[in-house]
Amino acid sequence: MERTFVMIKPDGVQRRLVGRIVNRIEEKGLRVAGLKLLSMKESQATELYSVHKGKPFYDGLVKFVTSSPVVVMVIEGAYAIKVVRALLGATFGYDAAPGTIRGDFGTSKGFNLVHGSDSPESAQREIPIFFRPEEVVAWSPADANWVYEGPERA
Ligand code: IDP
Ligand code: MG
Repeated sequence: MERTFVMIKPDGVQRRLVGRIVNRIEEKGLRVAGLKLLSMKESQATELYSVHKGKPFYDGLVKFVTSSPVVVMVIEGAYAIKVVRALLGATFGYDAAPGTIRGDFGTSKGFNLVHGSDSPESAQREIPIFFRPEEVVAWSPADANWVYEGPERA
C-alpha cells in the first residue's frame, strides 16, 4: 500500500473536471484517503514547488496555483505513486498520450490540470503541506479482494 499527493489545479476546478478526474483515479482501483477544496496560500505553493525555484516558469506557477481554488487529495492503493503519474500522462498536454488526463483534457504546458507526487520521498514531503495526520484516513475498499492479489492488499 502506498500513498501519494494529488492536486487538481485551478484550471481543472474552473473547468468543473473534479468529478471526472477523481473518477479516473477511483475506477483504476485507487482510493481517496483525504480530500478537500482550498485556496492555496503562497507559502504552501512555494513549499510544494520548492524544487523548481529559480526556473523560468516558477513565478508563473506559484501565481497560477494560488489564483483560484484547488482540490487536494491523498490517494492510497497499490503502486499509487506510479499509477497516478501514468494516469496523468506527460507534463505538457500536447505531449501527453490520449487516454491520460493531461492528454485528454488539454494542450497547455502550465495548465495541465493535475499534480501527482513523483516519488515516495516527494509524497512524504508534499502530503503534510496540506493535510494534518487526522485528515488522512486509511480504509479498505469492499472489493479489495477482487482488485488486488494477496500481498498487494496490505
Ligand atoms: P510534473 O507536474 O509532470 O511533475 P514538473 O516538471 O515537476 O512536471 O513541473 C511542475 C509543474 O510546473 C508542471 O506540472 C507545470 O504545471 C509547470 N511547468 C513545468 N514546466 C513548465 C514550462 O516550461 N512552462 C510552464 N509551466 C511549466
Ligand atoms: Mg514534478
